[in-house]
Amino acid sequence: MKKALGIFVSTLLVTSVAVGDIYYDPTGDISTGNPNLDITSVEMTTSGWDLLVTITVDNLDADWGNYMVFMDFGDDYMGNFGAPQNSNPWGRNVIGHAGFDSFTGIWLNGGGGLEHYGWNGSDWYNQYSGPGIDIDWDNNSITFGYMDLAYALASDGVTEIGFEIGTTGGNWGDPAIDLLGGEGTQAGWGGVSVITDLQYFTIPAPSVLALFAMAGIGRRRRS
Ligand SMILES: [Ca+2]
Ligand SMILES: [Ca+2]
Ligand SMILES: [Ca+2]
Repeated sequence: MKKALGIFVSTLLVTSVAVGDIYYDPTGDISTGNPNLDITSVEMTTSGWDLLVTITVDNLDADWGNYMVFMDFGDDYMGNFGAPQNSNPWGRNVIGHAGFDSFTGIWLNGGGGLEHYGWNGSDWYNQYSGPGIDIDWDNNSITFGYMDLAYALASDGVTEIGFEIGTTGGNWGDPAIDLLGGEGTQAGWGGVSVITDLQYFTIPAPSVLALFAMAGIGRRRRS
């Protein structure tokens, strides 16, 4: 589910212009009664350089939740298709899609942090770790930024990012409690979670961003 919201100007980025999309997920489509794991929306924003991801949940009433961003940069990204299904560096039980090229795991305790991994054709490797997290407890949202990722992907010929967002617990083998998009309610703790669809975010061409910058605005695109 994805909706265009008209003109907006991002205040999150140091650059003067950014474009983004917001993707909605139903409230209450989880089987475990953990509102801190119930995704309600995800916003993807880029300045053409960085990529910001904001995950909003029903109620961020606890800091033990873990959050996952799976991204697929295409079937031939840097010569690789991507990871086989049910393969992620945190061992979470999420099946249903093969071809992810990056995995980010986020935690909120201790001020928050993340680990970001890439798939090198045979294994996951840790690209970087660090805080990079902005937790907005009042608005039940978590924002983090991939520095220069949009630019790097565009330079490698990637024009569209396929992605999935999952919420989970802190243990190896935990499933995704909620997934973003059309999956419906997952089995819950001890079960298997299944990805049935990805969402897509188009990386704007530099010429498009330049036009927006000249106009002094950002806008949400619709696909
Ligand atoms: Ca949800
Ligand atoms: Ca891929
Ligand atoms: Ca969902």
